[in-house]
Amino acid sequence: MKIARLKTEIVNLPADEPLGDSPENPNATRPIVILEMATDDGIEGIGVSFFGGPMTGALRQAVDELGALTIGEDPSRPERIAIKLREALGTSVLGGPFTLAYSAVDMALWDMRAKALGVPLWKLLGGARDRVPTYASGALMRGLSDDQVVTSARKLVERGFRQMKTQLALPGDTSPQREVARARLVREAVGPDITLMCDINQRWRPEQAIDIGRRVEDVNFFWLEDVTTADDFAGLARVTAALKTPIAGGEYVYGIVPFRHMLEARSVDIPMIDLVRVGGITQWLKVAGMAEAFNLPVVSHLIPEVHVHLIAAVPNGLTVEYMPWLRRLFQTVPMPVNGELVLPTAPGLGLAFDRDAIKKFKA
Ligand code: SMN
Ligand code: MG
Repeated sequence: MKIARLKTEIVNLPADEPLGDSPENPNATRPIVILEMATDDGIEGIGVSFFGGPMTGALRQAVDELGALTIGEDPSRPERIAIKLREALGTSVLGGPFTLAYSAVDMALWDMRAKALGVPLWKLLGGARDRVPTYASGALMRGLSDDQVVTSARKLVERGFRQMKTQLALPGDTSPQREVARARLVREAVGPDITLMCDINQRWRPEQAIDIGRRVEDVNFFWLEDVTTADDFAGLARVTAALKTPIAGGEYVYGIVPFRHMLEARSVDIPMIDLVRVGGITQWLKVAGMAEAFNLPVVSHLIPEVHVHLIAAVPNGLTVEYMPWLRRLFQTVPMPVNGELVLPTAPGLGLAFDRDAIKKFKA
């Protein structure tokens, strides 16, 4: 089994928000690089990457060029291919572009590997559980008005979600009092039994995070996320030590090494792993293992269609972020039912691109 060919495309997916019907920017689109690979014996694998923004063309080129280096290789050997790519790039292995592109390739390798073995990916990787909790994300954003966020929050509860995430660090004229009021408003809208998370997206100073974090303790957030600059490992550790509420973080860092620093410094209680920034499935699993050794759970960031496999595979997977940015790309995806995702039984990732959607949204 050898990799014989690959193809990439860019699709501009609508930035819709189907969970609470509350898009922050209704006319925006999200550029996604999609990758299809195939072996000489006809096994196909798919991968995706994004965060290229205005450099999405360059990201696609990077996926093409890295992908070309895998031609003739055995997709059952993702670590061998990782070494080959790193060696080929030498000192130009820059965190961002290399890692984002490599992740798409690595995803496709695991898809092919699992398909060749005839097993769904989550089973190949350990298969700890066959269903996992999931939380609604992207519907309760800081840019919404108070009325909008309440309406959207109630919809999520009505639609069966048991866990959901909102945001603080409000835009414009805010204050600790305003932040607390918004937090209480969302809690009241969903009721006391919903698991509610809150994302700060690096917008507070450590002191602010400690101050506001203490003021919202009675809102009972399940976690506060990215409370300050993502690579301020010491600042994060101060906040984590000061607050009762668990602190989540990790989506913004590239590769596996920053997680070692975060874990050693006790920067977070809940490492959050982004499949694209960490370097694909091969590297994602290493971070989950490091976290397990530190007695910590892990959570996923975006791409629930792939992350459902990873969170289910490892013993310390806590919950899957359900943010359906990519839903339209695929023919069928695991759908949340009563706050859970059931693992697919088809071999590999269990995903196939929807050719009609790709044609419609192709850049
Ligand atoms: C987030 C970050 C980047 C893109 C989408 C969403 C956010 C999250 O931080 O955690 O969902
Ligand atoms: Mg986040």
